[in-house]
Amino acid sequence: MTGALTGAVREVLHQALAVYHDDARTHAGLRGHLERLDDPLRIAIAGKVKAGKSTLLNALVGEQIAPTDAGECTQVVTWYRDGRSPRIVAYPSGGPPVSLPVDRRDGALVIDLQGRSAEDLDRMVVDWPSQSLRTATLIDTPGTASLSTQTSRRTVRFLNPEDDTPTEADAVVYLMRQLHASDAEFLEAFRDQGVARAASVNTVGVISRADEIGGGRVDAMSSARAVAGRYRTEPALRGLCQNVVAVAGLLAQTGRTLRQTEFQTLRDLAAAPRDDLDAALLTADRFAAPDGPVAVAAPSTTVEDRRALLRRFGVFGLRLSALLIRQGTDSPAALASELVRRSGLTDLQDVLQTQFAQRRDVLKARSALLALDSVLRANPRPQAALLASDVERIFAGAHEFTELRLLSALRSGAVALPPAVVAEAERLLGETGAGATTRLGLPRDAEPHDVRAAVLDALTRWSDLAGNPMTTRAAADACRVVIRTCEGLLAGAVSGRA
Ligand SMILES: Nc1nc2c(ncn2[C@@H]2O[C@H](COP(=O)(O)OP(=O)(O)OP(=O)(O)O)[C@@H](O)[C@H]2O)c(=O)[nH]1
Ligand SMILES: [Mg+2]
Repeated sequence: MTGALTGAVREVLHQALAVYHDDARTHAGLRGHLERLDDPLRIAIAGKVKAGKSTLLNALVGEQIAPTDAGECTQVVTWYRDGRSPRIVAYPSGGPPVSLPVDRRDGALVIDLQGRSAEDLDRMVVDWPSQSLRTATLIDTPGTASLSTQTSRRTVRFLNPEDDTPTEADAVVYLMRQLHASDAEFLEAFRDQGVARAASVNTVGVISRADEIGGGRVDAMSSARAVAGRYRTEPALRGLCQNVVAVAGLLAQTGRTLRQTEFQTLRDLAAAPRDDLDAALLTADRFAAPDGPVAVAAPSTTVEDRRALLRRFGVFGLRLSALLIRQGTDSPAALASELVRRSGLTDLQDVLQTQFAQRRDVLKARSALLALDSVLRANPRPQAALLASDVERIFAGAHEFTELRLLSALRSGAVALPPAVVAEAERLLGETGAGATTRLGLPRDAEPHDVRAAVLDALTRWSDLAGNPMTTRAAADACRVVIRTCEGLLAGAVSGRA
């Protein structure tokens, strides 16, 4: 990883290594933080019990590697990272790591804890060869029920450790089925305080199991998108997460792993008289019943076939698939891509790309500085005081952090800019993507002279606003941050980096 900010972070970590050269444990920890700068981004997936976390993780990876539904293993924090060959390692608290067998059943990875209880495990790490995991390591966390239960505590402890050490995740995807007071409470608990810490910049909210909204009607996804739109501006959430999208994880997971045999069974179902199938699909129980309407409408399907389809598609997915096949979708590949498109997965992937992947360096730098800060506090030494001020200097001085802080403040309403310019400020600060053309609202292939003209125009307008006597002091400070961003874009445009 290169760049001035990363260079500064690397430098201060090296200085810390020198200061703690005689303390093996701290030294090893610092080395870990230095190495972590080059690792893929770590994204934790969190949310209440059964919010659909593991299913969504599978959808993002495109394979069924995270166990869903029951089982002890869903209660352990589990890391999924790219690896040369499949491998599962459990880390018991206070004991040596143990390799677990890699076993696939019916297309899904089965993790057998071999009699161990989730309580006794600190974490599991699954290595899995996967292109999707190359850019980000995904961390599946146990569902939080209420903040008081044992399993919830494990997730809270992972994301917001009590002993003042920062979390090991660089970013969080938080799933909620409907906004609940305890979701806001949980996100608050995760939000760390102070300097560049503003956690909303590294949190994305997901309205999960979106297909179930409104009883799984075929227009469920547009209702879910409308809910996500409302949540995006919901005061309780605005300051806690950067964006909210609606995703039907099950539909996305099934789309990405669709089998030929499933397509064939769906085709048999879609060939049944439409009214009969609609009646059968009124509820899951009716659809699966041995002597229900579907047994008459599509006699070639067995009860087991139908139960399996329900597990993989849900009622909404079945209604939608039958509709698509009737409308002419005629191959498994075509159905798969349509299911994925409609599931909202692509929207989430876009948000993860612009808000996490493109900000990888700054999120990594942030994690490293938070980690170093906590090492310095836990092991005070006279020479460490200088390092602590270096950490604060980078947090306060690096423009990347200033941008994130302002973005966060704008979202939470803490800085009042005239409403007409807030959206432009957010865009220039990189809210929708870090590239120069995205920040300027230009097409990606804009000519260099257009980029330059747009930057100069923005610079003039923001300077005028900063100097306007009607502008409050706080707003003028915000304008100066935007101006500094524009100056950076101008330097890039001149050197041809735009
Ligand atoms: N209809 C529908 N069902 C879903 C969706 N996502 C998950 N489910 C179902 O919800 C149940 C729980 O899904 P998981 O992915 O295991 O949820 P989780 O949040 O990981 O659950 P815990 O780890 O136990 O907290 C499973 O039966 C899934 O099939 C979805 O998008 N739509
Ligand atoms: Mg799970």
